[in-house]
Parts: sequence; structure tokens; C-alpha cells
Amino acid sequence: MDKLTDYKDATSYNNFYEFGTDKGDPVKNAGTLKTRPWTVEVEGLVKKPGKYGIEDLLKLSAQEERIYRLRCVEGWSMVIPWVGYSLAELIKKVEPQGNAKFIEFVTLADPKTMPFVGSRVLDWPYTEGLRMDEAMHPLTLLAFGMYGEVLPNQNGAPVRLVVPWKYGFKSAKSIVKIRFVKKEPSTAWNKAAAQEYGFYSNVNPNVDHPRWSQATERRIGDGGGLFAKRNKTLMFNGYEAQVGQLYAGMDLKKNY
Ligand SMILES: Nc1nc2c(c(=O)[nH]1)N[C@H]1C(S)=C(S)[C@@H](COP(=O)(O)O)O[C@H]1N2
Ligand SMILES: [Mo]
Repeated sequence: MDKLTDYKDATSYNNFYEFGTDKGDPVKNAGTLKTRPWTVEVEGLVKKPGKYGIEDLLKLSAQEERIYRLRCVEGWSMVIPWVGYSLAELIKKVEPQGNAKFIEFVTLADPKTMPFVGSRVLDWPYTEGLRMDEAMHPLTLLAFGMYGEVLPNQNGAPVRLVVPWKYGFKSAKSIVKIRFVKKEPSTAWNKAAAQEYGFYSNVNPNVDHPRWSQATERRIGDGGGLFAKRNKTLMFNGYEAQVGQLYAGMDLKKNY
């Protein structure tokens, strides 16, 4: 098993554009994020829509630790012990209707506490989406903590997704709404640059980002600076045995 990324690296080298675009911005700026009270609204094609308080969500199913790799599309990766339960547990509780085929995740966009939510880097709020079978896959984690502690604000407190076989940007932070829909939802990164960030966003070393290769990655904490050693990136970030069948028959170059 891979060595865990140091807690310090995992909590000070982040992407959370609501708090700035530099890797060191979220740890500096996310102190203003107010994580209580917090509700997640479940809406759309479900039999039990409603506002679910964070305290109820925390108790909805038994939480466990899961060590997952997280690979950013920028070419770096970490190995993090997340704490949470499968998103499938929540999905089953709210009882999706038969015509719900996708889920859209909407995250907090509060200009009062998030200094970059007035900037034009993204069309806020940050949104992401999964196909229903991806969302139901047991590896898809609804995370409330990491390293045995509650999530630090910069890592997406109080609740985020972790989808380990997809690029990091699919793992939406500080979720406030989960919407069950019929059609593939748009996503923040796809709206910002459609030719660079598709809906599926599976880690695929054979599909280059238009501006750089995805064949290798740098493990944060390995050191080496400019001459850092790079590891080969694996198909589906190494989770092919578990998730490959979700995409049987799909052209993963077209559906990047
Ligand atoms: N709301 C929100 N969620 C987000 C992002 C963001 O900017 N805003 N960045 C994404 C990207 S690009 C990555 S790589 C991961 C980084 O998660 P980490 O900082 O916990 O490693 O969060 C994802 N979730
Ligand atoms: Mo990312």
C-alpha cells in the first residue's frame, strides 16, 4: 500500500477556488467558512426530498476510514485516509425515482465568507455531477473527515465527495445541495473549458489534457522540486478492477 501523504501537505496544498487559486490560499483563507448550522438539500426526482441537517447526515450510516488516492488533473496526487460512508447509503434513504439518471452536486457559494466567489474564474456555485451508477458505486464516498478528524475547512468541510477513480475536481467540497435529475447536468469545469474537462473525467493516462500529458504524476511529499520523480498514472487511478465495468462499451476518448 502507498505511504500516506503527510497531514500537513494534505491540508496546505489544496484546490478550493472559492478561497483563491493558489495552492496555499485555501489554508490561509478558509477560516471564515461557517460549517454550522449546515444543511444539505435533497431535491428533484426522489420520493423523500428535504433539508437534511449535518448532524443527521453524520449519523445516517456508520462512518469508516478509507485510504484513497486522489489525483488532480494538474498532475499531482496524494494518498489520504478519508472518513465517511458510501454516498449510496444516503441515496437509498432518499429513494430516487426510476427516471433519476444523474445526480448534480451544488456547493456553497457565499460571497461573505468565500473571498473568490465574486471573481470570474468559475461560474459559481461550483457544481459537479455523477451518473446514478457511479454515484451508487460503493467506492464513492461522502466524506466528513480525514486522518481521524473532522474535515479541515480547506478540504471541504463539513461534507464533500471523494470519487477516487476520477480527477480531483469531481470531488466537490462543502456540498449544500444534491439534486436528482433526468439529464446529464452541466459541471463548473465543463462550463469553464469544455474541451479540457468532460463530464466523465475518469483518470485516463491515455487521454492527454489538451495542454499537457496525463501519463505520469507527482506524488505530493516525494520532494525533488523541479526534478521530482514522476510515477506512471494508472487507468481509473488504479481502481479499474472495481469500476471498469461501469464504462464497458463506452469510448473513453470521446467520453473524457
Ligand atoms: N467547491 C469546490 N470543490 C472542489 C474544488 C473547488 O475549487 N471548489 N476543487 C476540486 C479540485 S480541482 C481538487 S484537485 C480537489 C482537491 O481536494 P483537496 O484540496 O482536499 O486535496 O477538490 C475539488 N473540489
Ligand atoms: Mo484538481
